[in-house]
Amino acid sequence: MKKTLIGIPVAFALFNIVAYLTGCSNKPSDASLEKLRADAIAQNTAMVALQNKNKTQENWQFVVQGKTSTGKPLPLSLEKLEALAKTSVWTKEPHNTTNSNPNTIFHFRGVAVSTLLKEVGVAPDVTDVTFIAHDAYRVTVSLADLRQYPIIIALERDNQKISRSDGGPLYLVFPYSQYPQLQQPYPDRFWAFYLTDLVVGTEPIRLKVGKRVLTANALEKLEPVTLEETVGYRLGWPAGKVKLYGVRVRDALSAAGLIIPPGGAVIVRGKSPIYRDPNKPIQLQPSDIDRCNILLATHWGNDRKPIPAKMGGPVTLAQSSACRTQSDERRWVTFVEELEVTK
Ligand SMILES: Nc1nc2c(c(=O)[nH]1)N[C@H]1C(S)=C(S)[C@@H](COP(=O)(O)O)O[C@H]1N2
Ligand SMILES: [Mo]
Repeated sequence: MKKTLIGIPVAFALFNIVAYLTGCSNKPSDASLEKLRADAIAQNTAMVALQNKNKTQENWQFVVQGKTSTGKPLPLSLEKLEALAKTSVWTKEPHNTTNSNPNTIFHFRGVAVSTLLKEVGVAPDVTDVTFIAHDAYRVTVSLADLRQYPIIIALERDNQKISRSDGGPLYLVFPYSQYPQLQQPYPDRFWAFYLTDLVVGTEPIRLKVGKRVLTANALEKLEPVTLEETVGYRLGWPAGKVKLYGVRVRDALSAAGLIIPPGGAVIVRGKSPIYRDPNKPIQLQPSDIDRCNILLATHWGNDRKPIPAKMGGPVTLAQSSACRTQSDERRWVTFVEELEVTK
C-alpha cells in the first residue's frame, strides 16, 4: 500500500520536469493526474504480483498422486525434490530462450521420473503418467518410455535454478540429443513448464463436496445427464461437438446435503493452482446452477468412455452453451477435486 503513495510524488515530479523541458507551463489536467495515479497503482500491483510470485516459488509444491502403491497423494517440496535430483541430461532445448542457436546443448539436472515412480510404486494396470502445470497445461507420457529413458523434472539448467520466465522452477525435459527417437512421440509441446502435479494413470473419483467425499458409486446413484457441446478445455479434446456424461452440480450438492444459502455461491476447485486461486475462485451462481446444466462430467464420446487423466479426468466441469453468459474461461475445469458452498 505504501508503495502506491511513494509512486505518486515521484511520477508527479517527473511530469513537472517533462512539462518544464517541453516549455509547457500548464498545470496538469485532471486527466493526466488520473493517469499518473493509475500508473502508480499499476506499478504497485506489478510489485505485489512479483513478490507473490517469488513467494510461491519458495513454497512451490509438487504432488505425486494417482495409482501409486499407497494411493495417497505425496507432496514434495522443492527441497525434497532437490535431494532426489541426481540425474543429468545434456540436450538441445526446443524453447531455448538464451540464444538463437537451436543446437545449443544445455545441461539439465533434475529428478528422473523413473526414480519418482520407483519411490511411489505404480499399480499394474497403469499405462501412462500425466504431468500438470501451474497454468493447467498438461502432457501425458507413456509409462514404458518414462521407465526406459531419462526423462527428468529439471530443477537446474546449466547449474542455475530455472526462472519462472524460463519455465521453472520445475520443467519437464526430454533427452532429445541422446535419444532423438523421443522427438516424434514427444514433440516440443511436451516440454511442460512450471509443473505442479504428476498423476500416475487416472485417479479414482473422490470428489469433495462440502464435508462429504463422493466416489464413483455415489455419483452413479444420481440422475445421469448427457450434454453435447463444443468444449472449452485448454487442450487434448476434439474440436467439434463432444458428448459428455455426468451428473448435475445441483444433484451432487443435494447428495452431500448442501443447500446454497441466499447470497451464497459454489466454488469449484481443480488441481492446477489457476483453478484454486483463493483471490479469484471459480464461482458458480445459484441462478446458473438452476438455469442450466452444469455438469460434473465423468465420461465422454459416443462410446461413453471414462475421462482419463490425459483429458483432465476423472471429473471435469462442463456446461451447456446457455451458461456461457458468464465468460470465465477457467470454468471448463479439469481435474475437479472439490465443490464448496459459500455463505
Ligand atoms: N506449462 C506450460 N508448458 C508449456 C505450454 C503451456 O502453455 N504451459 N505450452 C507448450 C507449447 S504448445 C509450446 S510450443 C511451448 C511454448 O514454449 P515458448 O512459450 O517458449 O515458445 O511450451 C510448451 N510447454
Ligand atoms: Mo505449441
